[in-house]
This record gives sequence, C-alpha cells and structure tokens, in this order.
Amino acid sequence: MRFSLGKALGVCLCLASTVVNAARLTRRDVPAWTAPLSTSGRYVVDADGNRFRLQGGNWHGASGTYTGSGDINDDANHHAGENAHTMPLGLQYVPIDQIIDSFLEMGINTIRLQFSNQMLHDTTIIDSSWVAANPQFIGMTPLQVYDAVIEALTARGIAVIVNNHTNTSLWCCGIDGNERWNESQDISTWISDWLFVVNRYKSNKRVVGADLYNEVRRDVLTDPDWGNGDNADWATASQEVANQIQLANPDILIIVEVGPPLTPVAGLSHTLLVPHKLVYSAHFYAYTGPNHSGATGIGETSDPRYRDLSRADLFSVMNSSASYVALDAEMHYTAPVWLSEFGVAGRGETLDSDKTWFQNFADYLVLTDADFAFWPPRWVPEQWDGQRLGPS
Ligand SMILES: *[C@@H]1O[C@H](CO)[C@@H](O)[C@H](O)[C@H]1NC(C)=O
Ligand SMILES: *[C@@H]1O[C@H](CO)[C@@H](O)[C@H](O)[C@H]1NC(C)=O
Ligand SMILES: *[C@@H]1O[C@H](CO)[C@@H](O)[C@H](O)[C@H]1NC(C)=O
Ligand SMILES: *[C@@H]1O[C@H](CO)[C@@H](O)[C@H](O)[C@H]1NC(C)=O
Ligand SMILES: CC(=O)N[C@H]1CO[C@H](CO)[C@@H](O)[C@@H]1O
Repeated sequence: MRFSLGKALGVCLCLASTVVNAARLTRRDVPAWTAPLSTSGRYVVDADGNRFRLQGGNWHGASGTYTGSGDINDDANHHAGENAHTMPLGLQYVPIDQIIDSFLEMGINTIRLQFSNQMLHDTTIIDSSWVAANPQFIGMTPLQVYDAVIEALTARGIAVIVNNHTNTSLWCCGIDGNERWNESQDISTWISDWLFVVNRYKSNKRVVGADLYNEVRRDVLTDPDWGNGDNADWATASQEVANQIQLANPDILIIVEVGPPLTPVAGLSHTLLVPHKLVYSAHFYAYTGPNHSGATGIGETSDPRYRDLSRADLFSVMNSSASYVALDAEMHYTAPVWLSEFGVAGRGETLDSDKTWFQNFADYLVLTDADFAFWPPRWVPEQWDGQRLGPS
C-alpha cells in the first residue's frame, strides 16, 4: 500500500460488489479445492488441476499501522486511527469468525496476510484489550496470534499467502527504511527470515504462497534494477530467495511483485528450481499512474494518475505493463499475474474520477479473468454495529 489507506467505504463496498456480482461469487464457503497450488500457463490450479482463481483480500495489520511519530499507544498515531497492535486488524472489535464470514460472503477465497520482520521477533505478550472481541488470544505474542489467524482462515478453506510487507512494524510505504530487501542488512538475513516463516507454516498446505517483498522501490540513493547483477538487482535477489524457499518447501507458490510496470519480465523472467510455482504480481491504485508514484506534495509530478486515463487507455496500459505476462501464451515469461493490491485513496474522498476508475478496474478484472486482491476488505470499527458488512 502506498501512502494512504483509508477507503471511502460507501464507494468501495458498492464497487467491490460489482466485482463480486459480475463473477457470481456470493456464497458462504470456499468450494472444495485441494492444496497445494501450482500454475498452468496463466492460471493458478489446485492439486487436481482445477483452476483456482485468486479472489483475494489483503488483511493487513501484522505489518504495522504506526505512522512513526508520537505515542505508539495512541490510536491517533496509527494510519486512519486504526491501531492493529501488530496483528491482523480489527481483533479488538470483531470476533474472528465473523470477520472470516464477511470475507466469504464477499467471495474471497484468498487472503494476502502481511507481516513485519519485527513482529516475527516480538516476544511481548499482547494486552488483553487489543483482542477484546477475541479473548481466546489473550496471553499470546503477536506471532502466536498470526499463527492462530492462519489456522482460522485455512480451516474455513481460505488460501493464505504470507507477505513480507515491512521490516519494522510501520505503516508502509515511502522512504521508510523498507524500500528494498537489503536495506540496512545483508541479503542473508532476509533469506533466513523467509526460511523461518516458510518452515513455520510448511505443514499447513493451505498456506499456499510466499509473497517475497512488498513494493520494492527507490530508496534515497538507488533505484532497484532487474538483472544488473548488483546489490539492487531484484530479479537476482528474488531468484535466490525463491530457490532457498523451494528447497525448504517445494509446494509453495512464489509471488514476485514487480513494479508496476511488469515490463522487465519480458526481457528476463525467472526459472525456478521447482517449475509451475511462479506468480508475478503488481499493484494499481487510482492515485498512482504509469509514471506517477502516487505522491502528493513532495515528490509529486504532473504525470497522469490511473484515474486520469480514459477507460481505453487504462485497459491498454494495464495490458502492456502488467497483464501481458499472463495474456501472452507460451512465452518464456508466461505466468499468472496477481493484481494483489488495488483501490482508491482516502476515506471521505468523493472524486468522480475515483469511482469511474474503480468501475473500469473492476470491469477489467472481469474482461481479463484476472487474479486479484482488494486492499483491504474492511469492516471499520466506527461502522461496525454488529452487522456483517457484505456486498449487499
Ligand atoms: C529491521 O528489524 C530488525 C528487527 O526488529 C531490526 O533489528 C533492524 O534494525 C530493522 N532494520 C531496519 C532497517 O529498520
Ligand atoms: C544493498 O544494496 C545497495 C544498493 O546497491 C548497496 O549500496 C548496499 O550496500 C546493500 N546493503 C547491504 C547491507 O548489503
Ligand atoms: C511514461 O513514461 C514513458 C517513458 O518516459 C513514456 O513512454 C510513456 O508514454 C509515459 N506514460 C504515460 C501514460 O504518460
Ligand atoms: C487487453 O487484453 C484483453 C484480453 O486479451 C483484450 O480483450 C482487450 O481488448 C485488450 N485491451 C486493449 C486496450 O489492448
Ligand atoms: C521474513 C522476511 O522476509 N523478512 C524481511 C521483510 O522485509 C524486511 C525489509 O523491509 C527485511 O528486513 C526482513 O528480513
């Protein structure tokens, strides 16, 4: 997630329901499927060879919501005033089974579950008020809660993709020390942390994917590159960690996020030790653009944002900068493309161009039969009045 999270709830839920209705997904359980998942051309398939379309949501929180200044215990210093206490968001407000019910009602079959490196090593016992609606988690560390959330999701048939979102538990992304896998540390630390995570969930085959790194981006000095063989070479670093992960767990999907654009993949794609496990991914927000980081104020440029593009131009640039990897058959790079974050900007924003973008984007998902994950399916506390928020 870049810059801001808050979504205009009314906009998002009604538009998200367009996706859901268009795909006729409304149901209460994920239909039977058999882990592990693999790929076949542009599709993700289950162990029986049946298509498993990644119809995802991002359940963030364990990656941190703190904005980095002021008292960390004051909710006001957390993104949109939502304090996740470094656990999947909302456990102080809503029993986990109801959260999962609402995912299923929206047709979600996959959760992209963020974590931070700091959370993995945090031995603090959580405060009982942080899980007030889920007292079964009292006495646990954040990682034990993360374990329990994975158990609860996968028990209901949901596929979980674990995502290394941040190092320190902070709201992502900007110049925050999390730009690249090797910020302030050797690549071997990154790899050993991944092996810890992959080994921890190895016996649960519904933990189907390892999403290697969120939004690799420019730090103060260096742009990431693709194949230059230096310390900023994301193609090589992701290949290296993927090989190590596959030696530990050959079943898990390897998710490599690039850009957008995913353009460099046409020139150089991965060849993994275990074939048919590679999924590429990219993020699209209304307020980012082909040449626009999404910044407002410092760093803002006059390049168009995706919401400024016509529907035809949006579709064209989505095809050529990302979806071509899936849509071009039998190329060296052909693989599923997971549009693993998309959404509009701040809560309370009412731009018509955001609404139009969302409708167009949802139509595009249908047109291209894309794998996707919305950021984030939400039940914000102030709107929570005991009802399930679904696409109705
Ligand atoms: C990453 O997290 C580790 C563990 O919490 C910490 O020791 C290290 O300083 C962090 N690195 C950065 C760049 O924040
Ligand atoms: C990470 O990559 C950058 C860019 O090439 C390099 O300057 C830095 O030394 C690397 N960091 C570590 C800890 O290796
Ligand atoms: C983005 O920048 C590239 C390279 O400068 C240019 O070819 C392309 O037309 C730009 N795209 C848009 C939508 O402005
Ligand atoms: C994008 O790709 C889809 C699927 O192949 C195709 O139907 C559509 O016409 C393409 N759109 C553009 C603008 O290239
Ligand atoms: C488990 C894991 O891969 N952790 C990494 C997450 O990303 C940060 C950088 O933001 C690395 O420092 C961690 O090693």
